[in-house]
Amino acid sequence: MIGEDYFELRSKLGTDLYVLAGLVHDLGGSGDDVHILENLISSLNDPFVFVVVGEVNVGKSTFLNALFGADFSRTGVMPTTDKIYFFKYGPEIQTTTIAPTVEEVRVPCGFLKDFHIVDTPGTNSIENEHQQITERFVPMADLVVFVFSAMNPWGASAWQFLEKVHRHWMRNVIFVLQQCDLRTPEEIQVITDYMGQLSRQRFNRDFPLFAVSAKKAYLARSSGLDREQLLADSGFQFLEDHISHTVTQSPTRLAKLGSALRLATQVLNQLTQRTTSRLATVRERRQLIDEMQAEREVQVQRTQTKFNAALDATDRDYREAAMQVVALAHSNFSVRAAFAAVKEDNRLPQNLDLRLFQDMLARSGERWQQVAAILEDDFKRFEDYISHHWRGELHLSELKNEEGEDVSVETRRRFFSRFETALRRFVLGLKIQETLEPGLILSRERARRMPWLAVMLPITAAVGAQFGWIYGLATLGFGFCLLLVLLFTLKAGLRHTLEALAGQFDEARETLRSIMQEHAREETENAFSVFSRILEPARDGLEQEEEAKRSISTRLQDVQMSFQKLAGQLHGHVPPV
Ligand SMILES: Nc1nc2c(ncn2[C@@H]2O[C@H](COP(=O)(O)OP(=O)(O)OP(=O)(O)O)[C@@H](O)[C@H]2O)c(=O)[nH]1
Ligand SMILES: [Mg+2]
Repeated sequence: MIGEDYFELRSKLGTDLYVLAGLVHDLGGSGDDVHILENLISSLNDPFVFVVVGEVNVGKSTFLNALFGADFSRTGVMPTTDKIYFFKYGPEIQTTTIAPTVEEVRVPCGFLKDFHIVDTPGTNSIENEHQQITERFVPMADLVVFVFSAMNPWGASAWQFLEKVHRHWMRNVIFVLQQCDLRTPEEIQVITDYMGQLSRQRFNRDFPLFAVSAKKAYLARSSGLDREQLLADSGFQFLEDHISHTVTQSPTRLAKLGSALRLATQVLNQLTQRTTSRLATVRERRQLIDEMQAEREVQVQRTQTKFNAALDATDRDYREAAMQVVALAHSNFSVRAAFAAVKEDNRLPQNLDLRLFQDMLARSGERWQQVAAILEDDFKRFEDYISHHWRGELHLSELKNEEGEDVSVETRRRFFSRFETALRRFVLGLKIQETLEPGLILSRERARRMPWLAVMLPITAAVGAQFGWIYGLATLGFGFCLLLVLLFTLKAGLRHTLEALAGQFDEARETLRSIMQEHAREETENAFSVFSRILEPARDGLEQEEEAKRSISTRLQDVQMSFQKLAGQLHGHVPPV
């Protein structure tokens, strides 16, 4: 394919630019950068323009068809090309008149995407259009092909036409001596030598000259027979190599690729810089969040440690309150009270648990209010620490409740109300009533029996006295002893019950401590978990961003490497000065 190296280079650059534009887009980069890259991509696709001139019937159109291996331009023995035909790519054949003597023809031939071809009528038949061609098409041409026929290369009009081409554009001119199959190699040699001489005389320069047979080249491409020989005989190989070389080393094209590459490298560098710095920031932010999370854990421990004094004091309060309750129970558990209870049918000393609860609340309530205030304080301090380090980037809306109140205040309130609940649950769990009831019932049973025994004592003594005073005395003595034993067991039973209560209170000390500790721990964890709820999504977001940026960074590096390779290749194509 003509200009294969160039097109490969261009297509690589195009792909890289496309990838880069995608990266700019993915990074939410500036519209300007995207615009620059899009422009670069479309500018790369500027096709090469070939203009073909020569006298009538010298084989211009046949030459073009053979060169590109496609029948896009009409040929014939009669003057055929009657206007200037500007061939471009189109999905279907379409002809548009753009001037009375110029037609634009769209043809669905792939190579026309990269090459625009201007086929012209014979120079001898269109004297009036010479100016049109030299001024309009020659300046835009990458290659101006002057076709001569080997049968008569001396027709004056083509040479005159060349004189009208500005010297500046002459550097793009090549000579093609066509229909060489109609002459012997010796004749061709003579002709080409003379043409060289002529051009040096008239233009003071040599034009690259190629003796070809488009007929043979065309046959080589369209028929399967003796293809290689035909192609070798056609002389097209040298011509194609030259055109490829021209295409690949076109200074303007290479300069264009070079400047596209430079501009794209600038965009790439900015992008890489932005991505790298953002990546560093994201990494830093994530580390900061990790530190904050660790600090949060430490803070929870620190706050909990502050509660130890309150726990110790609560233990003391409890012991004192418990002693009070035992003392209160004691007064209810006297023998007299047992007798009084029998009479009044007052079953149990009421609400000892309520008393204990109230007593505890009175003693420890304020202390735990202070603990709640410590928690609020620590919470606020941690909130300040987070806000300070995060400079408003976190969504701290979680730090307000639905009523718009600070969560710290709510935390304090909840902490204290839950303290009350925990205390109440603890006191109820002691089951004071259940501990006392069996002992009390038993002692009352005994107390209830004692008046009967006291009444029965003189009666049985009197009955005993009937058998002799000694019997009466013995019975009285025995009855009295029995009464004493009963009184003693009653007392012992009451004491035992009270001791059991005191023992139970003592055993429950650990439980109270662990309940309070658990309550404090749970509430502190709970309060500080709000920060986790803020920090975790932020961390997840940053982690995702870090991942995305890292992948973009890798892709940018790939583009960079590809750019470097392209720059090297491009450098290799620049002709030596
Ligand atoms: N023998 C031979 N004949 C050729 C060759 N190239 C073209 N011809 C013939 O020359 C005639 C003119 O060819 P065209 O390609 O139409 O020539 P042209 O220069 O485009 O002619 P106009 O458009 O009329 O100016 C045709 O009959 C072709 O078959 C060649 O390499 N060898
Ligand atoms: Mg023609």
